[in-house]
Amino acid sequence: MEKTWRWFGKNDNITLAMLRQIGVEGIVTALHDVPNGEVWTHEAILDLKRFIEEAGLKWSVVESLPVCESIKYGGADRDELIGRYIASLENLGKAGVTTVCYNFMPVIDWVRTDLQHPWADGSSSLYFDKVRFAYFDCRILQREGAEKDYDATVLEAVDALDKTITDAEKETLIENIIVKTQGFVNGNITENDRNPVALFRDLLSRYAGIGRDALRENMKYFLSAVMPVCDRYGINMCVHPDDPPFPLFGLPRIVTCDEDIDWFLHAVDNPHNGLTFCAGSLSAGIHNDVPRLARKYASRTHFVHLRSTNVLPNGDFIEASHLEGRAHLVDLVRIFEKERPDVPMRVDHGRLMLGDKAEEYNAGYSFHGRMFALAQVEGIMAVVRDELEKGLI
Ligand code: DNO
Repeated sequence: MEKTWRWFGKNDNITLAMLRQIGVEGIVTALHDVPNGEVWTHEAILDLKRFIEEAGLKWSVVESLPVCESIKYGGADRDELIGRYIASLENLGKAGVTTVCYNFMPVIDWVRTDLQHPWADGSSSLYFDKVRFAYFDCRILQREGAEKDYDATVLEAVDALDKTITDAEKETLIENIIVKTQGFVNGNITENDRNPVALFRDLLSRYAGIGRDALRENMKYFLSAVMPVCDRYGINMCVHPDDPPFPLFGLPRIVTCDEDIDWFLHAVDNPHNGLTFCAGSLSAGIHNDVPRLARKYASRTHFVHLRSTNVLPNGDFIEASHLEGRAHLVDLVRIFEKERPDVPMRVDHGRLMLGDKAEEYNAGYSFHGRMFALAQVEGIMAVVRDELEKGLI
Protein backbone atom coordinates (compact mmCIF):
# COMPACT_ATOMS: atom_id res chain seq x y z
CA MET A 1 0.00 0.00 0.00
CA GLU A 2 1.05 3.55 -0.59
CA LYS A 3 1.75 5.36 2.71
CA THR A 4 -0.31 8.53 2.70
CA TRP A 5 -1.13 11.19 5.30
CA ARG A 6 -4.07 13.53 5.74
CA TRP A 7 -2.70 17.05 5.48
CA PHE A 8 -4.94 20.09 5.86
CA GLY A 9 -3.30 22.38 3.33
CA LYS A 10 -0.80 25.20 3.32
CA ASN A 11 -1.90 26.43 6.78
CA ASP A 12 -1.40 23.04 8.43
CA ASN A 13 1.38 23.41 11.00
CA ILE A 14 2.49 19.89 10.15
CA THR A 15 4.55 20.70 7.06
CA LEU A 16 5.20 18.62 3.96
CA ALA A 17 8.90 18.68 4.82
CA MET A 18 8.10 17.04 8.17
CA LEU A 19 6.03 14.40 6.40
CA ARG A 20 8.87 13.48 4.07
CA GLN A 21 11.09 12.81 7.07
CA ILE A 22 8.65 10.26 8.46
CA GLY A 23 8.34 8.25 5.26
CA VAL A 24 5.06 9.58 3.89
CA GLU A 25 4.74 8.95 0.15
CA GLY A 26 1.43 10.51 -0.81
CA ILE A 27 -0.79 13.34 0.42
CA VAL A 28 -4.48 13.19 1.20
CA THR A 29 -6.04 16.64 1.16
CA ALA A 30 -8.78 18.91 -0.15
CA LEU A 31 -9.36 22.52 -1.14
CA HIS A 32 -10.40 23.22 2.43
CA ASP A 33 -11.14 26.89 1.85
CA VAL A 34 -13.70 26.34 -0.93
CA PRO A 35 -17.22 26.31 0.57
CA ASN A 36 -19.33 23.18 0.01
CA GLY A 37 -21.18 23.32 -3.26
CA GLU A 38 -18.73 25.61 -5.07
CA VAL A 39 -16.73 24.35 -8.02
CA TRP A 40 -13.07 23.47 -7.44
CA THR A 41 -11.32 25.35 -10.22
CA HIS A 42 -8.62 23.80 -12.35
CA GLU A 43 -6.21 26.61 -11.32
CA ALA A 44 -6.72 26.10 -7.58
CA ILE A 45 -6.27 22.34 -7.96
CA LEU A 46 -3.10 22.77 -10.01
CA ASP A 47 -1.71 25.30 -7.54
CA LEU A 48 -2.08 22.90 -4.60
CA LYS A 49 -0.83 19.97 -6.66
CA ARG A 50 2.31 21.89 -7.63
CA PHE A 51 2.91 22.92 -4.03
CA ILE A 52 2.79 19.26 -2.96
CA GLU A 53 5.01 18.13 -5.81
CA GLU A 54 7.60 20.80 -5.11
CA ALA A 55 7.97 19.22 -1.68
CA GLY A 56 8.78 15.90 -3.36
CA LEU A 57 5.38 14.32 -2.68
CA LYS A 58 2.25 13.62 -4.71
CA TRP A 59 -1.42 14.43 -4.22
CA SER A 60 -2.75 10.88 -4.00
CA VAL A 61 -6.28 11.28 -2.67
CA VAL A 62 -8.92 13.97 -2.31
CA GLU A 63 -10.54 13.75 1.13
CA SER A 64 -13.17 14.99 0.83
CA LEU A 65 -15.05 16.46 -2.05
CA PRO A 66 -18.15 17.00 0.12
CA VAL A 67 -21.61 16.09 -1.12
CA CYS A 68 -24.04 18.89 -0.23
CA GLU A 69 -26.95 18.09 2.05
CA SER A 70 -29.44 18.92 -0.67
CA ILE A 71 -28.02 16.13 -2.85
CA LYS A 72 -28.43 13.75 0.08
CA TYR A 73 -32.01 14.68 0.94
CA GLY A 74 -32.98 15.31 -2.69
CA GLY A 75 -33.65 19.08 -2.56
CA ALA A 76 -34.94 21.14 -5.46
CA ASP A 77 -31.43 22.35 -6.36
CA ARG A 78 -29.78 18.94 -6.34
CA ASP A 79 -29.24 18.74 -10.12
CA GLU A 80 -27.52 22.11 -10.09
CA LEU A 81 -25.30 20.97 -7.19
CA ILE A 82 -24.53 17.64 -8.85
CA GLY A 83 -23.56 19.62 -11.96
CA ARG A 84 -21.04 21.56 -9.88
CA TYR A 85 -19.76 18.35 -8.33
CA ILE A 86 -19.19 16.96 -11.82
CA ALA A 87 -17.35 20.17 -12.81
CA SER A 88 -15.04 19.75 -9.80
CA LEU A 89 -14.44 16.10 -10.70
CA GLU A 90 -13.67 17.10 -14.26
CA ASN A 91 -11.09 19.63 -13.07
CA LEU A 92 -9.55 17.05 -10.75
CA GLY A 93 -9.50 14.52 -13.57
CA LYS A 94 -7.74 16.96 -15.92
CA ALA A 95 -5.12 17.55 -13.20
CA GLY A 96 -4.65 13.79 -12.77
CA VAL A 97 -5.95 13.62 -9.18
CA THR A 98 -8.20 10.61 -9.53
CA THR A 99 -9.04 9.12 -6.13
CA VAL A 100 -11.90 10.95 -4.44
CA CYS A 101 -13.23 10.18 -0.97
CA TYR A 102 -16.66 11.46 0.09
CA ASN A 103 -19.41 10.37 2.42
CA PHE A 104 -23.18 10.12 2.34
CA MET A 105 -23.89 10.69 6.03
CA PRO A 106 -26.84 13.05 6.54
CA VAL A 107 -26.16 16.26 8.50
CA ILE A 108 -23.35 14.98 10.66
CA ASP A 109 -20.10 13.31 9.66
CA TRP A 110 -18.29 11.28 12.33
CA VAL A 111 -19.45 11.41 15.98
CA ARG A 112 -17.50 11.32 19.25
CA THR A 113 -18.45 12.61 22.70
CA ASP A 114 -14.98 12.87 24.27
CA LEU A 115 -11.91 14.08 22.41
CA GLN A 116 -9.44 13.50 25.24
CA HIS A 117 -10.31 10.25 26.95
CA PRO A 118 -7.30 9.55 29.17
CA TRP A 119 -5.16 6.43 29.03
CA ALA A 120 -3.22 5.34 32.13
CA ASP A 121 0.06 6.26 30.42
CA GLY A 122 -0.84 9.95 30.10
CA SER A 123 -1.90 9.96 26.43
CA SER A 124 -5.53 10.24 25.31
CA SER A 125 -7.90 8.96 22.62
CA LEU A 126 -11.25 9.77 21.10
CA TYR A 127 -14.23 8.12 22.75
CA PHE A 128 -17.98 7.61 22.20
CA ASP A 129 -19.99 7.55 25.41
CA LYS A 130 -23.46 6.20 24.71
CA VAL A 131 -25.09 7.86 27.73
CA ARG A 132 -23.54 11.27 27.10
CA PHE A 133 -24.57 11.02 23.47
CA ALA A 134 -28.16 10.22 24.52
CA TYR A 135 -27.98 13.12 26.99
CA PHE A 136 -27.07 15.49 24.17
CA ASP A 137 -29.85 14.15 21.96
CA CYS A 138 -32.64 14.08 24.61
CA ARG A 139 -31.75 16.95 26.91
CA ILE A 140 -29.65 19.48 25.01
CA LEU A 141 -30.95 19.11 21.48
CA GLN A 142 -34.36 18.04 22.82
CA ARG A 143 -35.11 16.21 19.62
CA GLU A 144 -38.75 15.24 19.38
CA GLY A 145 -39.21 11.52 20.04
CA ALA A 146 -35.51 11.01 20.85
CA GLU A 147 -36.31 8.93 23.94
CA LYS A 148 -37.74 6.10 21.91
CA ASP A 149 -34.33 5.48 20.33
CA TYR A 150 -32.78 4.48 23.68
CA ASP A 151 -33.44 1.61 26.06
CA ALA A 152 -34.55 2.06 29.67
CA THR A 153 -31.06 1.60 31.13
CA VAL A 154 -29.65 4.40 28.99
CA LEU A 155 -32.58 6.69 29.81
CA GLU A 156 -32.11 6.07 33.55
CA ALA A 157 -28.43 6.89 33.19
CA VAL A 158 -29.38 10.09 31.32
CA ASP A 159 -31.61 11.09 34.28
CA ALA A 160 -28.78 10.39 36.70
CA LEU A 161 -26.30 12.37 34.60
CA ASP A 162 -28.68 15.30 34.53
CA LYS A 163 -28.26 15.63 38.31
CA THR A 164 -24.48 15.95 38.16
CA ILE A 165 -23.51 17.39 34.76
CA THR A 166 -22.11 20.93 34.87
CA ASP A 167 -22.77 23.73 32.38
CA ALA A 168 -19.17 23.54 31.28
CA GLU A 169 -19.53 19.83 30.58
CA LYS A 170 -22.66 20.51 28.55
CA GLU A 171 -20.77 23.09 26.49
CA THR A 172 -17.95 20.61 25.89
CA LEU A 173 -20.45 17.99 24.78
CA ILE A 174 -21.94 20.39 22.22
CA GLU A 175 -18.47 21.38 21.01
CA ASN A 176 -17.33 17.79 20.70
CA ILE A 177 -20.39 16.34 19.00
CA ILE A 178 -21.36 19.02 16.51
CA VAL A 179 -18.54 21.58 16.27
CA LYS A 180 -14.95 20.42 16.78
CA THR A 181 -15.33 17.14 14.94
CA GLN A 182 -17.33 18.69 12.11
CA GLY A 183 -16.03 22.08 11.03
CA PHE A 184 -12.88 20.87 9.35
CA VAL A 185 -14.43 17.87 7.63
CA ASN A 186 -17.89 18.91 6.62
CA GLY A 187 -18.51 22.62 6.84
CA ASN A 188 -22.16 22.37 7.94
CA ILE A 189 -21.24 23.85 11.32
CA THR A 190 -18.07 25.78 12.03
CA GLU A 191 -16.33 27.23 15.07
CA ASN A 192 -17.73 30.66 14.11
CA ASP A 193 -21.38 29.66 14.42
CA ARG A 194 -22.88 31.30 17.48
CA ASN A 195 -25.78 28.92 18.01
CA PRO A 196 -24.68 25.53 16.71
CA VAL A 197 -27.53 23.66 18.42
CA ALA A 198 -30.21 25.70 16.62
CA LEU A 199 -28.37 25.29 13.35
CA PHE A 200 -28.13 21.58 13.90
CA ARG A 201 -31.89 21.33 14.61
CA ASP A 202 -32.56 23.15 11.37
CA LEU A 203 -30.31 20.78 9.43
CA LEU A 204 -32.07 17.76 10.96
CA SER A 205 -35.48 19.10 9.98
CA ARG A 206 -34.52 18.95 6.30
CA TYR A 207 -34.53 15.16 6.54
CA ALA A 208 -38.12 14.88 7.77
CA GLY A 209 -39.64 11.91 5.94
CA ILE A 210 -36.33 10.70 4.49
CA GLY A 211 -35.78 7.10 5.54
CA ARG A 212 -33.21 4.53 4.53
CA ASP A 213 -34.75 3.73 1.15
CA ALA A 214 -35.08 7.36 0.11
CA LEU A 215 -31.48 8.08 1.10
CA ARG A 216 -30.35 5.02 -0.86
CA GLU A 217 -32.24 6.22 -3.91
CA ASN A 218 -30.58 9.64 -3.60
CA MET A 219 -27.15 8.04 -3.36
CA LYS A 220 -27.88 5.96 -6.45
CA TYR A 221 -29.07 9.07 -8.29
CA PHE A 222 -25.88 10.93 -7.37
CA LEU A 223 -23.55 8.06 -8.26
CA SER A 224 -25.27 7.39 -11.58
CA ALA A 225 -24.88 11.06 -12.47
CA VAL A 226 -21.15 11.25 -11.68
CA MET A 227 -20.06 7.93 -13.22
CA PRO A 228 -19.67 9.26 -16.81
CA VAL A 229 -17.08 11.85 -15.76
CA CYS A 230 -15.36 9.18 -13.64
CA ASP A 231 -15.25 6.87 -16.67
CA ARG A 232 -13.80 9.65 -18.80
CA TYR A 233 -10.95 10.53 -16.44
CA GLY A 234 -10.45 7.24 -14.59
CA ILE A 235 -11.64 8.74 -11.31
CA ASN A 236 -12.31 6.35 -8.45
CA MET A 237 -15.06 7.52 -6.13
CA CYS A 238 -14.74 5.96 -2.68
CA VAL A 239 -17.45 6.45 -0.12
CA HIS A 240 -16.43 6.64 3.52
CA PRO A 241 -18.46 4.34 5.79
CA ASP A 242 -20.71 5.95 8.37
CA ASP A 243 -18.87 6.58 11.61
CA PRO A 244 -20.14 5.10 13.85
CA PRO A 245 -21.96 2.58 11.63
CA PHE A 246 -25.41 2.81 13.18
CA PRO A 247 -28.29 5.33 12.98
CA LEU A 248 -28.06 8.50 15.09
CA PHE A 249 -30.48 11.38 15.71
CA GLY A 250 -33.23 9.43 13.96
CA LEU A 251 -31.35 9.86 10.67
CA PRO A 252 -30.83 6.97 8.30
CA ARG A 253 -27.28 5.78 7.75
CA ILE A 254 -26.66 3.66 4.69
CA VAL A 255 -22.98 2.66 4.64
CA THR A 256 -22.79 0.65 7.85
CA CYS A 257 -22.47 -3.07 7.11
CA ASP A 258 -22.01 -5.84 4.58
CA GLU A 259 -25.54 -5.54 3.21
CA ASP A 260 -25.21 -1.76 2.72
CA ILE A 261 -21.86 -2.02 0.95
CA ASP A 262 -23.17 -4.79 -1.25
CA TRP A 263 -26.21 -2.67 -2.06
CA PHE A 264 -24.44 0.49 -3.22
CA LEU A 265 -21.76 -1.40 -5.19
CA HIS A 266 -24.47 -3.25 -7.10
CA ALA A 267 -26.85 -0.28 -7.37
CA VAL A 268 -24.28 1.40 -9.61
CA ASP A 269 -22.15 -1.47 -10.77
CA ASN A 270 -19.13 0.36 -12.12
CA PRO A 271 -15.56 -0.25 -10.88
CA HIS A 272 -15.21 3.53 -10.35
CA ASN A 273 -17.92 3.33 -7.71
CA GLY A 274 -15.94 2.05 -4.76
CA LEU A 275 -15.24 2.12 -1.06
CA THR A 276 -12.93 3.85 1.38
CA PHE A 277 -12.21 0.91 3.65
CA CYS A 278 -12.24 2.74 6.98
CA ALA A 279 -11.38 -0.05 9.39
CA GLY A 280 -11.99 2.11 12.45
CA SER A 281 -15.50 3.16 11.46
CA LEU A 282 -16.55 -0.36 10.50
CA SER A 283 -15.04 -1.86 13.65
CA ALA A 284 -17.23 0.31 15.91
CA GLY A 285 -20.23 -1.73 14.76
CA ILE A 286 -20.44 -4.96 16.71
CA HIS A 287 -22.20 -6.48 13.66
CA ASN A 288 -19.11 -6.09 11.47
CA ASP A 289 -16.38 -8.71 11.03
CA VAL A 290 -13.81 -6.30 9.61
CA PRO A 291 -11.29 -8.73 8.03
CA ARG A 292 -14.17 -10.60 6.38
CA LEU A 293 -15.41 -7.34 4.84
CA ALA A 294 -11.89 -6.52 3.66
CA ARG A 295 -11.58 -9.89 1.96
CA LYS A 296 -14.96 -9.47 0.31
CA TYR A 297 -14.53 -5.87 -0.87
CA ALA A 298 -10.78 -5.51 -1.52
CA SER A 299 -11.33 -5.37 -5.27
CA ARG A 300 -13.68 -2.36 -5.00
CA THR A 301 -11.60 -0.60 -2.32
CA HIS A 302 -9.76 2.45 -3.66
CA PHE A 303 -8.53 3.93 -0.38
CA VAL A 304 -7.78 2.43 3.03
CA HIS A 305 -8.00 4.06 6.48
CA LEU A 306 -6.21 2.04 9.15
CA ARG A 307 -7.44 2.47 12.72
CA SER A 308 -9.11 0.25 15.30
CA THR A 309 -11.68 0.48 18.08
CA ASN A 310 -12.83 -1.50 21.08
CA VAL A 311 -16.53 -1.73 21.74
CA LEU A 312 -17.18 -1.89 25.49
CA PRO A 313 -19.91 -4.03 27.13
CA ASN A 314 -22.02 -0.91 27.87
CA GLY A 315 -22.08 0.09 24.18
CA ASP A 316 -19.43 2.83 24.39
CA PHE A 317 -16.46 2.59 22.06
CA ILE A 318 -12.90 3.79 22.33
CA GLU A 319 -10.28 4.32 19.65
CA ALA A 320 -7.83 1.51 20.38
CA SER A 321 -4.12 1.14 19.71
CA HIS A 322 -3.50 0.44 16.02
CA LEU A 323 -2.15 -2.96 17.11
CA GLU A 324 -5.24 -4.01 19.03
CA GLY A 325 -9.02 -3.97 18.92
CA ARG A 326 -11.78 -5.15 16.63
CA ALA A 327 -10.31 -4.03 13.31
CA HIS A 328 -7.44 -6.56 13.31
CA LEU A 329 -5.03 -4.43 11.32
CA VAL A 330 -2.49 -7.26 10.94
CA ASP A 331 -5.09 -9.27 9.00
CA LEU A 332 -6.10 -6.20 7.00
CA VAL A 333 -2.54 -5.42 5.98
CA ARG A 334 -2.14 -9.05 4.84
CA ILE A 335 -5.32 -8.79 2.75
CA PHE A 336 -4.61 -5.41 1.14
CA GLU A 337 -0.87 -5.97 0.57
CA LYS A 338 -1.75 -9.14 -1.27
CA GLU A 339 -4.83 -8.03 -3.19
CA ARG A 340 -4.21 -4.30 -3.66
CA PRO A 341 -0.49 -3.55 -3.22
CA ASP A 342 -0.80 -0.07 -4.78
CA VAL A 343 -3.87 1.22 -2.98
CA PRO A 344 -3.33 4.45 -0.99
CA MET A 345 -3.54 3.93 2.77
CA ARG A 346 -3.44 6.43 5.57
CA VAL A 347 -3.32 5.83 9.29
CA ASP A 348 -6.48 7.32 10.65
CA HIS A 349 -6.46 9.32 13.88
CA GLY A 350 -3.87 8.98 16.57
CA ARG A 351 -3.62 9.49 20.30
CA LEU A 352 -2.70 12.84 21.77
CA MET A 353 0.79 12.23 23.12
CA LEU A 354 4.17 13.85 23.75
CA GLY A 355 3.01 17.45 23.64
CA ASP A 356 0.36 17.05 20.91
CA LYS A 357 -2.25 18.58 23.20
CA ALA A 358 -0.66 22.01 23.14
CA GLU A 359 -0.79 22.20 19.34
CA GLU A 360 -4.59 22.24 18.98
CA TYR A 361 -4.64 19.89 16.03
CA ASN A 362 -7.94 19.01 14.37
CA ALA A 363 -9.65 16.38 16.52
CA GLY A 364 -8.05 13.00 15.86
CA TYR A 365 -5.26 14.40 13.70
CA SER A 366 -2.33 14.77 16.09
CA PHE A 367 1.24 14.65 14.86
CA HIS A 368 3.05 12.39 17.32
CA GLY A 369 0.07 10.07 17.77
CA ARG A 370 -0.35 9.56 14.04
CA MET A 371 3.39 9.27 13.47
CA PHE A 372 3.54 6.58 16.17
CA ALA A 373 0.64 4.73 14.51
CA LEU A 374 2.25 5.04 11.08
CA ALA A 375 5.43 3.47 12.46
CA GLN A 376 3.40 0.59 13.89
CA VAL A 377 1.63 0.04 10.57
CA GLU A 378 4.91 0.28 8.65
CA GLY A 379 6.26 -2.46 10.89
CA ILE A 380 3.29 -4.67 10.07
CA MET A 381 3.73 -3.90 6.36
CA ALA A 382 7.40 -4.86 6.46
CA VAL A 383 6.62 -8.25 8.00
CA VAL A 384 3.77 -8.90 5.59
CA ARG A 385 5.88 -7.97 2.55
CA ASP A 386 8.55 -10.36 3.78
CA GLU A 387 5.93 -13.11 4.21
CA LEU A 388 4.70 -12.47 0.66
CA GLU A 389 8.20 -12.55 -0.77
CA LYS A 390 8.90 -15.86 0.90
CA GLY A 391 5.62 -17.27 -0.36
CA LEU A 392 4.41 -17.83 3.21
CA ILE A 393 1.02 -16.22 2.60
C1 DNO B 1 -12.84 11.62 10.28
C2 DNO B 1 -12.85 11.30 8.86
C3 DNO B 1 -14.13 11.62 8.15
C4 DNO B 1 -13.93 11.54 6.65
C5 DNO B 1 -15.13 11.92 5.83
C6 DNO B 1 -14.93 11.59 4.40
O1 DNO B 1 -11.83 11.56 10.90
O2 DNO B 1 -12.48 9.99 8.63
O3 DNO B 1 -14.55 12.88 8.49
O4 DNO B 1 -12.92 12.39 6.25
O5 DNO B 1 -16.27 11.28 6.30
O6 DNO B 1 -15.91 12.18 3.63
